[in-house]
Amino acid sequence: MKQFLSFSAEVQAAKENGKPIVALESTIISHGMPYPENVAMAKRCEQIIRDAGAVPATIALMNGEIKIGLEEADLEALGSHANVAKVSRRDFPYILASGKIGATTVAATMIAAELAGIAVFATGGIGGVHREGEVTMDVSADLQELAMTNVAVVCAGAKSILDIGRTLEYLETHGVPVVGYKTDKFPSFYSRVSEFGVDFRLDTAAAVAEVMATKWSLGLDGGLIIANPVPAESEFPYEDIEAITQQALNEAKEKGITGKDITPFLLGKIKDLTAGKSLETNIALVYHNAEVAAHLAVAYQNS
Ligand code: PSU
Ligand code: MN
Repeated sequence: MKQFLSFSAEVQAAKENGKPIVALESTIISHGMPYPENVAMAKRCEQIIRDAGAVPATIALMNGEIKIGLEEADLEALGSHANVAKVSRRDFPYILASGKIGATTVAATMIAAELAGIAVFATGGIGGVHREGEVTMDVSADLQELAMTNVAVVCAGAKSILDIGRTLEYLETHGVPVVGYKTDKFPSFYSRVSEFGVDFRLDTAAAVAEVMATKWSLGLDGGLIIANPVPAESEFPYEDIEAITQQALNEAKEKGITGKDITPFLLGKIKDLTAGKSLETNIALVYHNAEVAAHLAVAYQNS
């Protein structure tokens, strides 16, 4: 599959000079946020990573290539075109073979990052087991990818639109360490907390890098979750978001929305129900994840 990789000049130079690189997903741009805030967010994330001493590599599928590092025009296309496909592991071969434009989810970004030799990836929140997943069997392919692909995913936990308890059970079964970065609680995206704890709390990037290196040198394949709570000043109280989430879930059910459309629908609905405040929180947590991921990439390079 390496024949499909296409590196931007910036990422190519970083690889040649042994600079730390942070992968970024693109579904968050195309399906996670409205235009034009999404494109501004994507550019700012890249700059945060550069300012912290690493090189950003936003990933997407375009013209039959797996692009590792995007130009400004690519970000604009991903953010503004209505016909961008949401690409998870399942969709990857079709979108690549047909030359269509595809935004990568956490799962698909992990696949591409591993192929490109990038160990650290920053996102917003991971997919997981959906509420009532025991009936619908809606379990994000992100979890299965975390079980097998060697990338550390810096995220703000999992959204409470999901069944966080079952999501954590699934991760445990598949041997995915859930590391709390400077926290004992598993964060729930908009909030710094949830009812659940993390497996291990670590307070420095160097300590996280050590665990990554140890896991993979043991031959224990698979990813790690580095759960990094949203900064306190941008947090949404856990109780407030629960009622709003319930309303969004009810509407999704009434409208019969299922499958890959459900996460984007719920994100948009929650934004409307919070009069845009959830979007501000979402952007703030992504910036924070980008910064922590950059520190982690630097530490891992030095480990
Ligand atoms: N959570 C967010 N914003 C997002 C997503 C999740 O807060 O944009 C995206 C990510 O790309 C994630 C995907 O990998 O949704 C999960 O979708 P699904 O549940 O269909 O696997
Ligand atoms: Mn799903």
